[in-house]
Amino acid sequence: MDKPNIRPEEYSNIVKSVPDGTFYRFPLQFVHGVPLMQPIANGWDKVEKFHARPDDLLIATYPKAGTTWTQEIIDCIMNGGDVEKTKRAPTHVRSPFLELCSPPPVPSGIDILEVTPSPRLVKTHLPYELVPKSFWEQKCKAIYVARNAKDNAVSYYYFDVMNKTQPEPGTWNEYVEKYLKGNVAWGSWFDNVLGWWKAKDQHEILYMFYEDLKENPKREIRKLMKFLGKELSEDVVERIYRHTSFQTMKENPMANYSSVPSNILDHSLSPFMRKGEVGDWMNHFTVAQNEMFDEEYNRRMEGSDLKFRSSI
Ligand code: PPS
Repeated sequence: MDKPNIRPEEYSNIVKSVPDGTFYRFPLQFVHGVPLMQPIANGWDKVEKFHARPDDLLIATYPKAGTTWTQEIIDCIMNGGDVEKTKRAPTHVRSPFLELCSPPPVPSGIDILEVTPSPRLVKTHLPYELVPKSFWEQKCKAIYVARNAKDNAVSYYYFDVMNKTQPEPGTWNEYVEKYLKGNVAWGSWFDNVLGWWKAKDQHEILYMFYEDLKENPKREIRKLMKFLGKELSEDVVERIYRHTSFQTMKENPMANYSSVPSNILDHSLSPFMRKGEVGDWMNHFTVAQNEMFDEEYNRRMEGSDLKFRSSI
């Protein structure tokens, strides 16, 4: 397909204008052993060959680990704390989603990236092994955010309910099993967090945790500033902190995904900005599910020095 000649601002209008049936719950298809939504698998060639620029910043996560929050904080930092500038476009336009691919004429993440001026904030959920090599050849910086497996599962379950392009989640009980086996889009949480943990010492990768962001957002904002080489005053840190609080982002149409049409993200089923808490898993896991989860968790994480907090 020829690259659509679009400006990022036009993205939402194109998405809104596509005929009924363009979007549906796409099946998963394996790419190098990782299940991805079929349109992503179909567009994989372009992802693999993606040309990163040296000043691209990669924001990588397993889905639902705090991507959007981190994207918003980083966009604030890159704009020197001018939060009005962050309202120029929705998250997915300001910080395009590398591998995202939809049926034509909807532009892919790469189509949007190609018309995005540098420095680009590139979002990905890819496991480390699948990240296009050019990011490392160009010595790009990357920020990885990880979230404890149980809250991550709950958040992903509700997202799969409301995201009408991902496979049906089924019941919560069915979902827990699928998630543990990695039978969800982007595959296994274990593979994703462990792969990036191992990679973090080979490149300029800052490995962060959702729980740390919740516990002390300003400390984590400062950590991000340092990694990005940006010095900002404490007043600016305070402004970024307030602009990126859960409640403010929930009410911000440029940060809450409300601009995506409901045939893709149906917020009436579950809002994208759902709860934003650490420990919500306790409201969902039965004792039996928790035991099963812990058993598999201990097996998969054995020997790793990567530790998570499931409560703070
Ligand atoms: S996605 O679709 O993968 O990009 O989703 P992602 O942004 O990674 O994760 C969405 C979850 O992050 C929560 N969130 C926040 N929590 C606290 N503070 C802020 N500012 C914030 N912004 C987003 C969001 O509510 C989702 O978590 P749950 O647990 O479902 O509420």
